[in-house]
Amino acid sequence: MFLGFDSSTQSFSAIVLAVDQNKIIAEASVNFGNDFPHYAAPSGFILGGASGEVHADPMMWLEALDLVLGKLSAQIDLSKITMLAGSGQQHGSVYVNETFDSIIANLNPATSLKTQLSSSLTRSTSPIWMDTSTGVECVEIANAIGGDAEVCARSGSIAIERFTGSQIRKFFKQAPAAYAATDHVHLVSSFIASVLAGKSLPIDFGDGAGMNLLNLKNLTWDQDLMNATAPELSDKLLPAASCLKPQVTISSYFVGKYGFAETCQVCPFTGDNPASLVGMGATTPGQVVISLGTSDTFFAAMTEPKTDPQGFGHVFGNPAGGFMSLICFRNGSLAREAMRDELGVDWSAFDQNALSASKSSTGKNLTLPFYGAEITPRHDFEKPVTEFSEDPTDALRIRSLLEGQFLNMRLHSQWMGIAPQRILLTGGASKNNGIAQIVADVFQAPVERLEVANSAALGAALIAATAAGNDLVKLQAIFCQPSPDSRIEPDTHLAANYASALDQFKRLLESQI
Ligand code: ADP
Ligand code: XUL
Repeated sequence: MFLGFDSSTQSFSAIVLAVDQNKIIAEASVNFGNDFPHYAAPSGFILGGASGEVHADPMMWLEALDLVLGKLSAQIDLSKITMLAGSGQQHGSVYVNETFDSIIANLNPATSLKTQLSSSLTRSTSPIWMDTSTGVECVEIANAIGGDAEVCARSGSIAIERFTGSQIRKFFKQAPAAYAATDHVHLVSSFIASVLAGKSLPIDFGDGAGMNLLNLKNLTWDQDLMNATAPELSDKLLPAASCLKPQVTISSYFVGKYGFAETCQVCPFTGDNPASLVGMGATTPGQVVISLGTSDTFFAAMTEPKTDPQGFGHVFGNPAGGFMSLICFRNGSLAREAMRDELGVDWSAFDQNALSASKSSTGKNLTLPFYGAEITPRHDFEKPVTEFSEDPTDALRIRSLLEGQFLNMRLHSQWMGIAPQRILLTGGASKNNGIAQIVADVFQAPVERLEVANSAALGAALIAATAAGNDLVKLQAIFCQPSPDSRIEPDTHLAANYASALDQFKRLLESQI
């Protein structure tokens, strides 16, 4: 059996595969907002951060790890798991002191992870991918290296606010003593993997590429980028590794507390998007995935690291080898939720409204779909900007918001040069047929969803199975099948409307930024 974890923005989940039976035999999850009200983080992050800061509490992720394993061990015998892997929300960083490695090597199963590890941080909270507070540090890093083009040529992305490099630099500048006391800088992914392993594990290539620190030519930390970021950073980062290379057997804490076998091996964890690429069966080029989670992302596997000339897109490592291109939109589910709440409807009414809006005015009612700072394009929007040609009913407002989200995605994915023949949809909002229909209409391509909704946790479990010697392509043929009734065809009569809507959307966007 193989176990995959996903520590995402709003939840922590796990999937167990029994490969000999071709099925998922256990699943468990924790929703931070609903299950852990004591962190006062209804969407998984701490509210009220100043000047674009968005942080989360790493102890919340550890408490979730304990709870999810408690739930899983009530369902199945965890001693049958031979290998585990995982994924985490990308870019977020955890700063640990010199006690961390000895604490995780000697954890006591009689008490919780949270109790034992709360003293091991040099920074009590973790900046996450929603943080937009490091504009100054991005400029400093780019200037030190010779400009954004050079940062992008080395790391696959220009210096980006949510990426780990600029966040590390800000911490070093604001709290130099705490930075100096930091033994390891971990990503969310490598932090959780390390606790499971009982020793600090490396960052994987897929997630490491989201730091502005990994040189994509040789997959090692780039000394010039590290120098531009913060002093002695190379001492605080373990050499990057492949998530397919198991590192060590699981820590005795998990053997004693949840019944894992002492021989169960732990792989380095990867990022949620690279894991999703695996879980969607999209690790070979030619397929496009749209993930509608807290963030909306658009990604595809690629053989060569092609970069975005406009600086919005990224190159990450593909866990199966090669690379993936990705664009991330900050105003994803939280913007859809904001409109849902503004109109006082539930998801089912939201869905119906999106489908019932008149299509005759498609492209004539425009919405820039941003309820707060956006990263693609980079701009501090305060609320959606609209340009309506008729009275905005609730149905038109919902449809126009969704059209705006996917027109923005279509516009900013043009650099990839992919005309999708089929779009694979995943993430919490993908089950909504109204949203899926508008994705199909805007991109003029059929949309499919897979049987398993949690593609990141599934991808992690598939990574574990592959690391144990199974064939990934064969596994994907079994576990990554489209759900039979999930296919949604585009309304091809709308092709011309959306072609002109794209021009109109671009004009409105350019008038605002
Ligand atoms: P993450 O992995 O980033 O934590 P998920 O992929 O689990 O996020 O998606 C969570 C989001 O899915 C929630 O913020 C919620 O707004 C959205 N969601 C859940 N159900 C629906 C639905 N039926 N229609 C639209 N959005 C939904
Ligand atoms: C990708 C990104 C988000 C996070 C959270 O660059 O910032 O998709 O990985 O899901």
